[in-house]
Amino acid sequence: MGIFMAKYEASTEEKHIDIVNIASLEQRVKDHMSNEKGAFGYIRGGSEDEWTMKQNTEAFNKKRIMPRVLQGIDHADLSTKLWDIDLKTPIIEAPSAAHGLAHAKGEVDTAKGVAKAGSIFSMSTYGSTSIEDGAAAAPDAPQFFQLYMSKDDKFNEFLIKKAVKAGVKAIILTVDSTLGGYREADVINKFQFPLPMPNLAAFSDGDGEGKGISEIYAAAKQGIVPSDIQKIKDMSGLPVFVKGIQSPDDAQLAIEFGADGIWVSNHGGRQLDGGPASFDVLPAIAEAVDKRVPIVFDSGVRRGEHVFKALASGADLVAIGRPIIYGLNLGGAQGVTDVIEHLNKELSITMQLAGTKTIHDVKNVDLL
Ligand code: PYR
Repeated sequence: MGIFMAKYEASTEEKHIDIVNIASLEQRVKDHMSNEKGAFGYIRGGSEDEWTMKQNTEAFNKKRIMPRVLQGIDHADLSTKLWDIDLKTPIIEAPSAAHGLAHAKGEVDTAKGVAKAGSIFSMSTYGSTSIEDGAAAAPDAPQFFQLYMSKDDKFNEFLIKKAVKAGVKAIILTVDSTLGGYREADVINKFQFPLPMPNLAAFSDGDGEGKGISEIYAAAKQGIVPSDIQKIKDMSGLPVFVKGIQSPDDAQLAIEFGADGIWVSNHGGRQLDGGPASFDVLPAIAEAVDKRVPIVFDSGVRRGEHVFKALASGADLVAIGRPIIYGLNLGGAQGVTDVIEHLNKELSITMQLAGTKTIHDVKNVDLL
């Protein structure tokens, strides 16, 4: 870091946020982060023309939910389970880097906010908080650890050991980011992380500060192969989700090589522009998976109705990335809870109007 670089000052808000809809949070965060343009662009942006990013949300309009009446539904029950983990909602947090950009408390607040909503927080390898501090922020809540695999297995072992010690319930092996998508906002803003990444710093001198995301990805492993899934299972003794699956063939391959869960995602449209909307590929992946392992779905979810449609199309849980960061920026831990609870409210309304009482019922709906 050059000595002339101004100190990064993130939001310190800790308050309830009023939410009319999730999409409107983006402009509020843009205004709130006006002095940290590069950081906002990094969080909001997708790759190249952002075509895939836009399609991610638009694709939900290709399917319709038939309203069902006379079903005797007086309220919806959002509770669900992943393995033996009880959840108050099927909406979980998608792992994302550097929450310190959005809030001074970073992942500590995110973990607390997600825990209050009765959901799952996932710490990223590139978090602004150490794995152990993230876990200590919400010691009774379920957490996962998202691994960006290193070329150096000693580093992989080091991180996984810390995650296991911290009590995480699963490892998310992200396989769609062996290099960064071409993100024009970062190019224009010459964006470099203004804050260190403690999980990198714990192992070596390089802590990510002063580097762009492409440099950070370049230091990770490019040649990820199917046998890496078993390697991470062996290192951790934990279930491994493979994240970044868009093709039914890759879902099949990942399961053959030991995946305990498939995470359908195109990284929020931040990687391959020109790829399909994540929602468009979900039904074929669900068919290939055939309930052998759970499916988490993300990319483009901005409405409770989208959560409903993803569940009805084969997802067991639905993850949100940017909306969580926006809630964090505007309201700290409470803002994160508010985002999940707003989507819960929309999902409850959708469920009742569709004549479904439980998440199990939603999963059995045939969309039109
Ligand atoms: C991203 O910038 O998309 C990461 O996942 C780090």
